[in-house]
Amino acid sequence: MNQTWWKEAVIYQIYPRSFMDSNGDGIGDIKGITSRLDYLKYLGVDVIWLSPIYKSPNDDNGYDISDYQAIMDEFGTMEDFDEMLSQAHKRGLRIIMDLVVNHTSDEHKWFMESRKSKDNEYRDYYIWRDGKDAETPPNNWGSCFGGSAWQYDETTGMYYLHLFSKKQPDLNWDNPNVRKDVFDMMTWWCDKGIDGFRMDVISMISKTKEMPDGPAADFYGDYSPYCVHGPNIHKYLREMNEKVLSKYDIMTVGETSGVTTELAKQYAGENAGELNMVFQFEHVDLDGGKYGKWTDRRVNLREFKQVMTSWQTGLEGKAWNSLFLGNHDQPRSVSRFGNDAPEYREICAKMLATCLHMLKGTPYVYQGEELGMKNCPFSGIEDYRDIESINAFRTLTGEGKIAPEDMLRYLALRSRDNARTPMQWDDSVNAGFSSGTPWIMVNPDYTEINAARELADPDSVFHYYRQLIALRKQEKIIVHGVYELLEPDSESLYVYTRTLGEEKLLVICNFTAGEEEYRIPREFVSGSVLTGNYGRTTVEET
Ligand code: TEU
Ligand code: CA
Repeated sequence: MNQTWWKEAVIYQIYPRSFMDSNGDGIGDIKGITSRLDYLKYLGVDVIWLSPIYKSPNDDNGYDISDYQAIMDEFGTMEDFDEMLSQAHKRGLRIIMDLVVNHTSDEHKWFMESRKSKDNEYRDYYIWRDGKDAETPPNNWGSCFGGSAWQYDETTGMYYLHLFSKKQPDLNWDNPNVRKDVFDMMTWWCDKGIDGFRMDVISMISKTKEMPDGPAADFYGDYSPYCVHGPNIHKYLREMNEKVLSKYDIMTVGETSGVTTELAKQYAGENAGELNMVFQFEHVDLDGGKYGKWTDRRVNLREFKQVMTSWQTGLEGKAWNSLFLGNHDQPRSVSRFGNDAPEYREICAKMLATCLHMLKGTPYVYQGEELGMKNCPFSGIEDYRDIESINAFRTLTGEGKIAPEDMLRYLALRSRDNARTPMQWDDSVNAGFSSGTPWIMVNPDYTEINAARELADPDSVFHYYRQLIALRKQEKIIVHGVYELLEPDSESLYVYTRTLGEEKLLVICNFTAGEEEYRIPREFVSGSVLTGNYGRTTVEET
């Protein structure tokens, strides 16, 4: 058994802008995080993943970095960071950083140089092409945040590539100087003592040299055949591993949208010499429609089980899964996969937590998920802050594809801002997040759903998470047991087993609001109950 700390760990994701504001400017910050480390320690998590805290003009809330070795003004100073890291380490908590190196901000020094002239020493740090003609970009690719993936730049009369917003120009990883500068920067953070990296859209860093039109999805073309899992991706990751990652006791997780189990084994195979694990997105793509995520479709449980099972069995013994239902790009898990009506929210959040944490892999808890926080009742478009949501509303309603009232309904269900409302600490003003005006609205349910209240209630979602996390430390089977799906055809139950040597663990999850009958396999009848969201303590034969 290949035992490593990141397999046994539970990871907690912090979206710093929305976690805790220490100075009343309405924006979460590093001192705020430091002030809440004891809460995380008490919850029992081992590792904190920080969404970006680097200097940024915040076109995409920090995923557009203008200086990788400085802290965003609103979040504090490098001294604040060092203090947070040392306070975390003092408590046995590790911190991993978001590494956003597919693109920089257009305000990064490299890009400001690059756009100056065709022979600037930084020109080739980015991807520049001539247009097809004076008015037409080099190809038909659309960007993730709407519009063309190319932006015309007057100074040199050429276009630059941006797979995200036009303020996020893509770096040219084929340039060895780019790789050297990125690896040096990573080394600098590792030498500071950080414990790893979550790598933003790392599957997109290598592009083909030729950039033809992509298959037309609507009227923009799809860049993915040329930009996702591109020709040199594994070469560059192995180089990164050799020059940086292998020299430190750190963990790495790659965000690899479009990844399959076969590709995951290349990115994160036990001996692949690239990353420790990847995030796959198949289970969060199940409720997509014609316009991507902008739909009210719900996830079908059988499909969900199929996807999870293919990852559990596909990577068994070969690579390690990362397990998540929510993050800063996804709606709240209890609203999306479960039932957030008042009578079901808590029992359902506990069920989803059980279902996820008992699978094989490293579980990720997204801030507030441990409280059963749910989607926010946004009403008008002016309630939203997220560039993806605002652009999608403008584009899809402007082109007459989706009626505004439908789009508002889809946004309320699926916008990334659902995950970005302030953390709900207590029932005081602004949920205890800030004494000022928060940068985004607070979910009005905070008087009911908040950490203070849940800490005081032994039956709360919080205490259930705490117990699940503690169980993982006690029972090796939860970390290492082999997974098997039972009842694949059930439309209401997700049942699976884990097996380690002589030991077996049975997990039964009811995804419906009703009662379901299930006959427990005989071999489990004499067994003991580890945990459950109904507080049951015995197994009886029926
Ligand atoms: O997300 C990558 C990504 O694929 C997203 O565009 C995702 O498809 C979308 O958010 C789902 O609605 C990463 C970060 O997690 C995201 O926050 C950033 O906006 C993006 O990269 C650009 O850095
Ligand atoms: Ca602040």
